[in-house]
Amino acid sequence: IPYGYSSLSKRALAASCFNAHVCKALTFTNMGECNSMDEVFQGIAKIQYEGADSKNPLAFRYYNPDEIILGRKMRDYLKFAISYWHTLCAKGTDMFGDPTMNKSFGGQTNMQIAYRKVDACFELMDKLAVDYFCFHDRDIAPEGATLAESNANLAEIAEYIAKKQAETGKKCLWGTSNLFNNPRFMHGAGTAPNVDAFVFAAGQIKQNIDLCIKFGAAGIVFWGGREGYETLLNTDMGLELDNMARLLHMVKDYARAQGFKGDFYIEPKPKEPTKHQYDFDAATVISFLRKYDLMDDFKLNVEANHATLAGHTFQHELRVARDNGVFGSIDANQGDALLGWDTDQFPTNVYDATLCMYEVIKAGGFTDGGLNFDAKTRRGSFTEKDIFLAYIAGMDTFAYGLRAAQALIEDGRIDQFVAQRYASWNSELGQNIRAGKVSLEELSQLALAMGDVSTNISGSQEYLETVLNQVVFTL
Ligand code: XLS
Ligand code: CA
Ligand code: CA
Repeated sequence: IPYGYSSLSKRALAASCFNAHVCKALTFTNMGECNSMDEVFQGIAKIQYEGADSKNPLAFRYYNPDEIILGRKMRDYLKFAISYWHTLCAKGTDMFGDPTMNKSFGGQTNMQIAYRKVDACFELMDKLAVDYFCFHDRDIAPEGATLAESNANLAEIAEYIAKKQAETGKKCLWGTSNLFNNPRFMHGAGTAPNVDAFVFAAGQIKQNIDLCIKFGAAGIVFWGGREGYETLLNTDMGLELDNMARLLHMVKDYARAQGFKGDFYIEPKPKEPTKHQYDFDAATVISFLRKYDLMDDFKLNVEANHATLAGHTFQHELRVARDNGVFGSIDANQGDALLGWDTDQFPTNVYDATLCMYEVIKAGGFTDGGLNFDAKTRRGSFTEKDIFLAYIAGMDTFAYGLRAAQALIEDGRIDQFVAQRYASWNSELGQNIRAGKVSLEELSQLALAMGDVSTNISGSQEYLETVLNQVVFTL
């Protein structure tokens, strides 16, 4: 299948990618809408929770959607989302290789394929007990020759999505504009040196805000794909960042005027694709938001793989967001410790998931945000069944992480240790310093009188890691 498939019909490929997959012919109207209610993923039923001992690959071991954890159904606590781009669009290409996957889902023309992607998305959400999806404008409909044509394509598919939402109750976690793929944005979008690229980006974003409102999206994301630079020899960094902020203010003003009440998110990421990405990490983005007076409306969408590319742990980025009041949403995935790029793998690291959910619980849970699987199956995992196996892996990992994080908090030893470690800040002196009631001169007098620091206690990292292991392994 992966090679020489061009000699097969697309439908034959889709069929052969899947065991015992028998396809009925699909019919399309002239307008492109798929008349057939054909199941896309034939042969796969709704995934059920079977418990930790199950060896059924198409079952959940830890994700039990309607089980109550911390006072909410797991599905409402975890708020899983499907990433439209990876799941319905990405075809396994890399810089050395052609597609290994067929994502036409039986459609023939570009618009038919777009309709079938919608069918596939809603079927996946249903079968996987996922309640949300996330999208880029260019994921859901083909780009036309002009912005007007692209908008018309989008508007048509958006009607179909909204209809499916009304039928199923499935929701949109967030939408975003793809301002990085088309060559017109080679020098940037909001930070472009040429004003016409900025104008085009603004036009594209406006349409996307309208779509997000139509879908009832809880968030609107900005990932600065081309917002960065390669060399200062050709770059006016100050102007570029001022312009980015101007654009975000316009976005906020327009969306609020249209009644959008959700969150705007900036998604930090270093290194890719430009050498100096302006939104390098959480702390850099927060400093930008503060400088340009955007803290009231913008929060962060923290991605695990981007945290590690920035040289941080995932938990660090989440803590920075939480401590600064901009904890928003999460792109759940993982990178590869041996590779220095954004591999967007489905998350299977139980420690990372546990510590992530620990931060989410401490932040009071998600409000508008959720856990979007910004992750794709590996190039070699090219079958439709692999999509299910990948989501099950990620969802079970985070379900386990939620259970383990709750257990960690209930166990209490780590929180108690941290509280004890900082206990002296609750003494009268500590309180006075925290309240800003003590001057440097007064502290100097105290220091001169105290001899030396005598109350250091062990940080006990190894002990705390043992506690973490014990809790994670004895759920
Ligand atoms: C790319 C980003 C992107 C954003 C949305 O690395 O993760 O997919 O999440 O544009
Ligand atoms: Ca992402
Ligand atoms: Ca990524």
